[in-house]
Amino acid sequence: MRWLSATDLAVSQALRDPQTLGVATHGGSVPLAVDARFPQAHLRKHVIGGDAQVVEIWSGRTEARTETFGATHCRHNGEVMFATVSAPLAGAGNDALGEGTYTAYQSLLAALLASGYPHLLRVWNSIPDININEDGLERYRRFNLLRHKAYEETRQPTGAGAPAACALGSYGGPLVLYCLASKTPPEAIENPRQTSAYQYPQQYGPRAPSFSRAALWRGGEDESDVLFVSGTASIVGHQTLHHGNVAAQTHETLTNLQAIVAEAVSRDARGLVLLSDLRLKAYIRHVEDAPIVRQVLAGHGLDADAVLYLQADICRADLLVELEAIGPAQSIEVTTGTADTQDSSFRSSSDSQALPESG
Ligand code: 3EB
Repeated sequence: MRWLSATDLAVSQALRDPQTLGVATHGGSVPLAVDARFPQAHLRKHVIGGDAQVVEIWSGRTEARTETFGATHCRHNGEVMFATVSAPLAGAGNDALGEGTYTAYQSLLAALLASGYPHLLRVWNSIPDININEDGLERYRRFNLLRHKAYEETRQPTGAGAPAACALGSYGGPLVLYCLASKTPPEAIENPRQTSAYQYPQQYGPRAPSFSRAALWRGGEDESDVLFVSGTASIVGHQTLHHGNVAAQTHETLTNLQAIVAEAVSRDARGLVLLSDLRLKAYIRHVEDAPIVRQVLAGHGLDADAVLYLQADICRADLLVELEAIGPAQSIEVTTGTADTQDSSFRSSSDSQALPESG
């Protein structure tokens, strides 16, 4: 996986590479202009720190093939698949979000089964106005109801074995889902400091969220494994800690990430030892908190410049920051471009492969 400014030369190169699986574009009001064979998820979240639009590129090491199933756009290489679907919500009537969630998930899950990649590894959910109450229920909680229903009807695990995931707000636009799926299942990992999300009590909504704290995907022989860590926040047990204190929330979140890494290490995850082996993405509710988050990350010996910072609402109104991660670093390399104009002469880039080669 790579993170690059949308104007980086390396982006246009990757978008000519048949090994590229798909792209997630963060920020901006319109998606990046890409060849139709590359599935693209456009996430309406402001990039913090200069670039107007940052592109996350997922590549494998073998040539990939594009396939479309209804509203779901897929590209796969015999081992893994990138897929994305979006549901327009504007003017869609009562319970637009519920219906959009259900139909988007139905389409995505049908595509997974039809294409032969039935195992979800990681799902990214982007939900406009995620914290708004509608008809007595917060939109995130309604999303949980309908995601659960679609999973259940497709016999996807809703509890143990659920994929890694995250759910963040967006500034308008449609509901957008993107995912990585595999021919082989990942191993679900939980965090001993936290109640499993799928066992959260009713006070957080009528249906508990369906995701695991992390998904460990075993690569091929002599490859590293890949650990997909879900959105992780300042929650211990099932309770939010450190209300209103972004520094303490960031610290608690890092303690949670550390515990998840320790779980993965105890399962002999290859190539993974330390928190610093992970690549991080930070979602920050208030853009002015970004320097504090950076400071806490740096204070833990992490490379704060290697993190992608996005402004987004988080699925509990009392959470100020959420971190997600992928690792180990030697299988996933991340670069954030610094150029944000077409004529800038310096382009930062790196060349790495997201997922181990298939045998
Ligand atoms: C939490 O730990 C914070 O609904 O898919 C994190 C990751 C969160 C994924 C999801 C929600 C989701 O409960 C919220």
